[in-house]
Amino acid sequence: MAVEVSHEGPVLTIALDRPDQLNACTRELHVELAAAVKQARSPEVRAVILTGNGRGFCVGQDLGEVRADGGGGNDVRLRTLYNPTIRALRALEKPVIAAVNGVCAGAGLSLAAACDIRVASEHAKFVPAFANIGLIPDAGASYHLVHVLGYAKAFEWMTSGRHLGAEEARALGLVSEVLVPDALLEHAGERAQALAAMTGAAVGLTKRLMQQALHTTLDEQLELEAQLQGYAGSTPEYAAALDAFLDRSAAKRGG
Ligand code: T3D
Repeated sequence: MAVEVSHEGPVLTIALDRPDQLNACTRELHVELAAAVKQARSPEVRAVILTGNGRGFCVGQDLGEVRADGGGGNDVRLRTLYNPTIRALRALEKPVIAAVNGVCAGAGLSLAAACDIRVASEHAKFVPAFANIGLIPDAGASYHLVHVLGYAKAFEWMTSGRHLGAEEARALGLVSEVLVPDALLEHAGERAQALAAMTGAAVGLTKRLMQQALHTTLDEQLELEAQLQGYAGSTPEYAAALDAFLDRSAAKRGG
């Protein structure tokens, strides 16, 4: 097995599990990761954590497998193995937190960048390995990093090969928090549980809405807001929240 999946209530944790190779991506890992992301679509799952076992988060493509395959085939691996998982992570209408426990390189960086929130251990290291071996940012890295960091910072970093420590990654805006290693998963778990406990479908719909905002016009965005709010405003969760607020206000007034 190359991926370990565990549940804590509504939170699904997906841990890449090839620790001796820093969780480099083999075909086996891709197949299991795709299955885990599919499992995350279950309505019982309301938030997801993606992390790595051992001292690595993920170091991208397993280069040993590339050589064993005779080299080349990068486009095929991307289309058949990486891209479907990146799309599936983005399409999940629930938050995905990357808990970056250690070294995160190449397509590992792409996986982290496709998540909605990134938190990192003090031991995390971010390595734009692509350019070092003559490749370009792929598996969504060129898209997500431009959105997360802005063009200038993303271009400069991706073409520098520079390793970033966790604090530098926070300063750049790549991760939102840096934790001591022992606290990382507990903290990610608390954040995921808090998101999972949010009322109804609001978090998932906000994800859909904000992703569309990356490539749309104001008019289209206003219309999507109206549509999704029409749905959110018709749910029992909204009706219950409204009643609870108004009843509390009435009670305060003594009525
Ligand atoms: O096919 C396609 O085109 C699809 C898309 C590809 C996009 C990519 O992901 S391209 C980028 C691929 N990744 C890399 O180029 C990273 C290569 N690794 C490194 O540069 C270094 O390992 C790190 C800087 C990430 C970490 O260095 P360090 O010193 O902390 O660890 P290490 O000793 O180099 O690695 C530990 C083990 O993991 C080692 O195995 P060993 O010698 O103990 O048996 C090493 O070979 C293995 N490992 C690390 N990265 C990979 C890997 N094994 C296979 N593939 C790897 N990518």
